[in-house]
Amino acid sequence: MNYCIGVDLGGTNIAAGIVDLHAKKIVRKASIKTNAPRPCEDISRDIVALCESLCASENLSLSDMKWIGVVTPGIVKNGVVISASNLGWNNDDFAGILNRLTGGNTFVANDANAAAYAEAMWGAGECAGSLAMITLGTGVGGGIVVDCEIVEGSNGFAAEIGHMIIDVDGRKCGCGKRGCLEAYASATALVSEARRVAGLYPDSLMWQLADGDVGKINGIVPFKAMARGDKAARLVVDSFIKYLAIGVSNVINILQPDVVCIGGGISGEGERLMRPLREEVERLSFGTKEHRSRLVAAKFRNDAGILGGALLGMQEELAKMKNDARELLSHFAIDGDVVTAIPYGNGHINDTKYVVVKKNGIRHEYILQKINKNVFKNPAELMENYDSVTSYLREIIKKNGGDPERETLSVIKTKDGANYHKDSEGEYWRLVNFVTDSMSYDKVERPEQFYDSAVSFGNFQYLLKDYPAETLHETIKNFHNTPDRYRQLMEAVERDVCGRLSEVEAEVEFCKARREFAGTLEAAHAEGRLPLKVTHNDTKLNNILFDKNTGKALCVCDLDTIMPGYSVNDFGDSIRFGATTALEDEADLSKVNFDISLYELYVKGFIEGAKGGLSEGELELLPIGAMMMTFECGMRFLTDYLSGDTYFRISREKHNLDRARNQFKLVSDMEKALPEMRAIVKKYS
Ligand code: ADP
Ligand code: GN1
Ligand code: MG
Repeated sequence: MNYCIGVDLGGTNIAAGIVDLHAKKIVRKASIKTNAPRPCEDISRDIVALCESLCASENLSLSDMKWIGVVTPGIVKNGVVISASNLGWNNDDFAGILNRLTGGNTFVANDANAAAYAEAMWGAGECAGSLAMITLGTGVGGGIVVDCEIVEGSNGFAAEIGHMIIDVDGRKCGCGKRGCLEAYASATALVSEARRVAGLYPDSLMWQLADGDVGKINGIVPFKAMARGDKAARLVVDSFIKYLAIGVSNVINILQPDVVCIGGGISGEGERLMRPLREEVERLSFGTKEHRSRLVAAKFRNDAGILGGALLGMQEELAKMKNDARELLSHFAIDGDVVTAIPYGNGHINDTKYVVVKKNGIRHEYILQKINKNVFKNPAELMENYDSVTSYLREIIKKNGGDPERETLSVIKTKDGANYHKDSEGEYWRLVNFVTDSMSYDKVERPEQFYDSAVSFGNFQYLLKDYPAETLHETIKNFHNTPDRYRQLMEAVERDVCGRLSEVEAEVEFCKARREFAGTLEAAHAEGRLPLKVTHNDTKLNNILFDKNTGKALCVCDLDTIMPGYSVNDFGDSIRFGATTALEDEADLSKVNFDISLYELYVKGFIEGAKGGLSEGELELLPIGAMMMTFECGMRFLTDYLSGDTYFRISREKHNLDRARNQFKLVSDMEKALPEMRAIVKKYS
């Protein structure tokens, strides 16, 4: 099991959450009151009891958890809380006490440092070499992460960004000194300024938004009032942003991090805060247009502490990963030292790591993958495909005036000139360039993204239209042969190796009722209506890389299954994954609905991207392709569930069953929507 617990100890509440380290999310959380100040021993006992009850509510026990990571306010060094005034602690061996109570494997860190760590690992700063985090809350917290390590300083006091002095003899700060950033840019400071200014402007909209009660003016009120044109509110927000920008600019001038991340409740204002802040910071800090720290709002707000706590236990695993990556990369024709190696992406098949190598002070980013031997029986042949196709694409992209470094992947050769490395345990590893400043999505966030991905996949087929199909190895036999997938399911039903059949009878019946449908595309092919082409065969949204800065689709990745196939299946696989209102593994089927407007966008993009390359027969069969891939994928998940989850990576019990049910729900929706789906294709053909 890949679960651990993250605990966010605050002055008022203790929040704990079970975190799924694969899925990078909180499975369940709970909280209790802190009742501070109290001795470390007492609070520790409450934390352990909270963790135990949290586990029990998931039918788990503490021993199922890989570790417990706790974040706390105050200064922490080597697990000892040197001082935490809210809790009333001084030199308390917090980690020592927690280890004694739980039998070991607990980690402790400062809360803002851990929040920075969460953002750097899983959040808005993923893949940033360096990140500075500023959280705007009761106080102003700070955290710095460089190459996936928290910067603590010699004594644990590092990154106290809130106590940077920005005004000599200025406002009094809670720390006893004067002029600290915290006295100007915390949520507390914003609120008290808003209340003061409201007092000077009786007509201000802020009064109306607070029901005439000054006590109800919170941090959001001035932003809201400003958006509606209120002058007094603008004064408050402008001055808040001015001071915050001074703090941010000072951080940038000292550290020049790749990313500055703004967290805390106020960061929920999003662009209303970030845009003017960016403008002001640009004016005040050093940097050029192309070389500037990226200023972003945090991804995690209330959950940053729990996630940061959970991630604390990863540090040792990451150190091991780094060593392993160092050994593996020594076989490839690159040099430099590995500074980062972290798990990356949400693929179900390969073991994927993001790796950074530094040479002469320059960072080079790579994707290192262990090829799944259980899925791909002949990795050497697979790599032959991969290498030839990417080389072919690179030439075309160059000819078209594109950027081959970012629009396709490049295989890095080993020192012996091979396109993979086989380790002493017989595992196959490949190294490819990481597409700089790229990211992928598991769910459509903006409709244009889905349209863009459609153009990319359509164009991908177009680019490979003259590729010699006969030279490609079949990396998985009968990969999208739906009747064969049906046969495999019936075999799994027959065997029922895990005794799970009784649980899935309805799903099996669902498939049996569609046995004939399963053969539709094979029949169309036999009748000459559906040609074999060089296709991608795994066209889900997260196999497209988007530019982090422009949001535009850049590059098609995951080239393991490029083989002769049907264009309509590439279309269909994207629809099943993307044209839906939920994630692929959403278990609450009331949230899973086929989204016809996303379908329409994809149709438009795919046809455009294919540049006239789709025949009439193919166009006509696009809607069937969508239903087919959804049905087939559901059957594959169900087969894997019955067979004991040996194919797709899972991170919870019944994960594959949830996925299968999810896909079957979409199939039912599409069956109803078929006439409309056909009409949409006609409209764009
Ligand atoms: P899997 O077969 O397990 O899905 P992928 O090759 O798709 O493995 O890799 C997993 C994820 O890693 C992708 O979905 C994508 O988000 C990311 N990824 C893969 N290759 C690259 C790359 N070269 N540059 C940037 N991101 C990549
Ligand atoms: C797998 O490798 P990944 O995660 O991109 C699978 C696809 C499935 C998909 C379901 C080689 O894709 O065929 O449609 O999961 N890839 C392979 O999400 O089996
Ligand atoms: Mg993938």
